[in-house]
Amino acid sequence: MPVAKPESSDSRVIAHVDMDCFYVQVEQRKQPQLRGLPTAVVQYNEWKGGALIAVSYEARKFGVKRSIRGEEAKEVCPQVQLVQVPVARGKADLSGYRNAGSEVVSILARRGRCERASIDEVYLDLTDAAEMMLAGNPPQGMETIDEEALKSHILGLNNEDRSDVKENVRKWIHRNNADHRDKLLACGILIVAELRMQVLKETEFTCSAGIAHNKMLAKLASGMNKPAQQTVVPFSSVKGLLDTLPIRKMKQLGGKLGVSLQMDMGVNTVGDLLQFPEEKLQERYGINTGNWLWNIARGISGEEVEGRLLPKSHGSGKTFPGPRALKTVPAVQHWLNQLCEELSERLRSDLDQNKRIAHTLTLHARAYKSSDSDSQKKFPSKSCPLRYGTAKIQEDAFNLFQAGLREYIGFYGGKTQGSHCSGWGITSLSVSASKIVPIPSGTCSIAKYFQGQSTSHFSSMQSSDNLNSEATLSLPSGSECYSEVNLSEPKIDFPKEESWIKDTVPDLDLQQQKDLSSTLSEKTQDGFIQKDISPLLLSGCLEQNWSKQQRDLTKDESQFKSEYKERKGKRLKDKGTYSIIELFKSYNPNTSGSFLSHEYNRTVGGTDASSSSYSNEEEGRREAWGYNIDEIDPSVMEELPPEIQHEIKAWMQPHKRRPNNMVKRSCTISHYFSPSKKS
Ligand code: DCP
Repeated sequence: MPVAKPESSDSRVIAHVDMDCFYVQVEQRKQPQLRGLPTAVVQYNEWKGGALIAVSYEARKFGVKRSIRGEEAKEVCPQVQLVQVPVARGKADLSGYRNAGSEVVSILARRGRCERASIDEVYLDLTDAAEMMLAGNPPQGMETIDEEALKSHILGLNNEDRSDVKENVRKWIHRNNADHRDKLLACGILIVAELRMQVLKETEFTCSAGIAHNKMLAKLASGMNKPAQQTVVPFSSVKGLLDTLPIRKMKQLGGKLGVSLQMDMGVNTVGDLLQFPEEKLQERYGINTGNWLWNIARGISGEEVEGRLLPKSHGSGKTFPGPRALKTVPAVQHWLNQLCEELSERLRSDLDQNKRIAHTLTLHARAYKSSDSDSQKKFPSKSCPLRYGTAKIQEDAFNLFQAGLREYIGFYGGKTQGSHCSGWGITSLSVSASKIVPIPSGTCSIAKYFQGQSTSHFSSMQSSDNLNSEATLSLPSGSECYSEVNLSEPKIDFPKEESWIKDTVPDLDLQQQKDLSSTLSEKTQDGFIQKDISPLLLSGCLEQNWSKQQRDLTKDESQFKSEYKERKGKRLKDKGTYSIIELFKSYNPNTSGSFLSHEYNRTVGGTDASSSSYSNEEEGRREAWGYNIDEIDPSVMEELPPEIQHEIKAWMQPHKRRPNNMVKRSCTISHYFSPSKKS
């Protein structure tokens, strides 16, 4: 049997920090009178008292657990305090929990590389801090060890004499003859204990932690002793830990792979995997998975702690189970609008606070067809480049939905079955924004950023409604990928009646909320698994449609596409040499923008002024568009290079305004920058 060979990664000090009954703690901080009482947070849907999503440790002692409903919780523990999750837009509002998680992250990040792994979990690489402590003030020489550190659970430490557990821990930390790895872990114990105390002091939240030589082991350990405790896995205890560990407890083995290992290979514990040579595992599960399984059996994991304090993606989703399934396009659009509004708000605050911008908008849905043999078919996820602004996100998400729906219900080329329920239902909807990158810092960052994007352009024309509530920049519709999907999609008509709004009973699936919140990584606890949403994977869905969509292009659309390419080429040629004025002059807003917006406006008469216009009718409509100059967000102004700020300030001179602060009808920005106008 191969023996685990120590690797360089074996001397890293990694911690996994997990908040205790997190939502409960957040609610208890808001209502301190609940502290110490059996408490649970419930979904806002009040059916049978609402489903429990977080349960305090006091309540757990009475048998209250997540997934039962409030009424049942009251039966097993009559004194349990049920707190409803905050609600906004007919769905759970997790922003309070997200922000509370950020408070914790900012404290933990003080001592090492920090990766925010979910709304309430963090990985820390404390190797450097531990090495420094070892070199400067090693624990072996410390006279007193902090009480919190002495309460640590060290796996493999002989604690038969329960009366003196702390003394055993103290001796372990003080050992002079320990190997380098254990000495580093001893430093880790002190650092993590100190950080946890700091978190408690500054946020009033308790957390638990696992300390080991890699992420996998640290995560396993953090859940072993909760709440408010820490567990350490010395190298010498790895085998003992894994030998008896049920495979389903392992990250990534909670699902099909775990089932297959149990059913097909007779593997029940991680230790059972040791009997298989790597080749055998690779033969059965493929090279990578086989290699991974071989490694985890030996406690080997080279996964790095990513330095990431901010989420990798933002998302907003909602489920519509059973009779609540959405069965009409307007019903879907209503909820999409709510989800997009929330997403847009989060994108905007990410932009404001972190100067980050997302590139990809993705729509996911789960659906069923009532009369279809092919009932296994999944609703395809769709992605497109993300344009900022609530109205744009809503518009794009809706178009993505339409594209997905047509693919799902299996027809192309404009044969719709009308707008009414045609045998499909949507049981879950979500929108997410991914590929989030920082805007380059320094002067004229926004302008530079957009000029640097080969497919980007300013789309400055927003409806006045949008201007005050949204970032005044817009990511482009520039990629062909984006355009193609929407070009070939036939429209689905809207029904006239509005009864659909009544049909939808608000409900909530907080698991999905949680999936979408914060960074999305895999998490298995109580059967709850979070999966990474890979932007590449998602946008791949769209690209797969590319060739099919291309075949469906009508003649007009092809023409549209080539015009678009021409414009894009011109923009690229002009890149970098133009101020905003020049950029806009060379970029006729009436002939630019997205195919999607163009299509959409043509169909529903959208008011979003950033959309494209290829017809006189559209141009006529644009004349009616007004622009409230006061509604330009000054913070965006500050991001612009001084010469451009100067130009924009010049437009804002009082003599250019009408008394009501509206730019004169004939001087809307689109007109102002029209190619025919002299600057
Ligand atoms: N959560 C949720 N729906 C789920 C699981 C969790 O909304 N199905 C939310 C509520 C939890 C938070 O996420 O408070 C963190 O989830 P954890 O799995 O880490 O569980 P807790 O922090 O509640 O408890 P524990 O102390 O066991 O980690």
